Amino acid sequence: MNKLGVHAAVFAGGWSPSDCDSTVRRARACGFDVVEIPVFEPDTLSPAATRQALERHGMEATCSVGLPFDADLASDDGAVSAAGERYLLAALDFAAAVGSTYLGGVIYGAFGKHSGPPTAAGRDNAAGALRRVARRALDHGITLGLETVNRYESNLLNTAAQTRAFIAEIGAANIAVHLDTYHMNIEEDDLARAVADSAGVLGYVHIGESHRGALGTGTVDFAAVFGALREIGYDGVMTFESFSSRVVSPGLSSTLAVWRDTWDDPDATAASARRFIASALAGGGA
Ligand code: FUD
Repeated sequence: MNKLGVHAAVFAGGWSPSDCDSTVRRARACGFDVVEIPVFEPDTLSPAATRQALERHGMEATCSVGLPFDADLASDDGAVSAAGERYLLAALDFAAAVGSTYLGGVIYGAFGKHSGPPTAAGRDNAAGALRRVARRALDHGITLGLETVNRYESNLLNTAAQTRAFIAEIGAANIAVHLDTYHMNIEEDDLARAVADSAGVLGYVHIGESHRGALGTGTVDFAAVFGALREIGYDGVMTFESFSSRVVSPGLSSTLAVWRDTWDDPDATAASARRFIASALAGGGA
């Protein structure tokens, strides 16, 4: 049975103690089981306030992050890659402290538009660091997810096939493919085939629309995606991810190029997304 989640950025741009209580409460009110917490600058976040909010509202958490350029795990400069590894370990500590069993996102390199292709040395640095971080994650029962994103947000992993190959290269059992329908819609030849090719290594799915707004108002072929997920028996978390200028933080807005209001009402948008996903999962058509 899939658990359904919602990314915190639907409700709040930050993760202060009051943001976190309100976000977790509203996510619960919309019917979700899980809230995905963005762990940017992990040392500034409060695990205690997060845990209290989760307990108070009976919710589970997953965590995600994208690495900054000065902590690019896939840099060929060893010092920059090492800064990325420290950043990831801090994010992992936060995830463990709030009881999350998942840390995903662009955790394999810098999150944003690159001006050149990845280098072989940088890729090796990222693989080595992820192998070490995965060992630490295993001690906490945490799976790491490599989110396959579009070309403007990473130069390393833009397709499910690239991600699967990179995971095989790393060789850690607790590293999974993290798919996102918004990114897939930009980069994959065939949405259903990308899902099918991820069978056995798929650990997390973001359900996002082609313009990152409300589900069902864009061009993603959700019937194909949900059909393929059913076909491979995916039973992990599915999280609604959507961004509107109305809520998103200035930092994420710039990285993701979110320049307009895709919706005005977070709660109505999230509740409608929850119904959309539940109906698609029940085979009722997306
Ligand atoms: C970025 C994206 C996100 C991001 C994560 C950070 O385009 O899809 O999943 O990595 O939200 O919290």
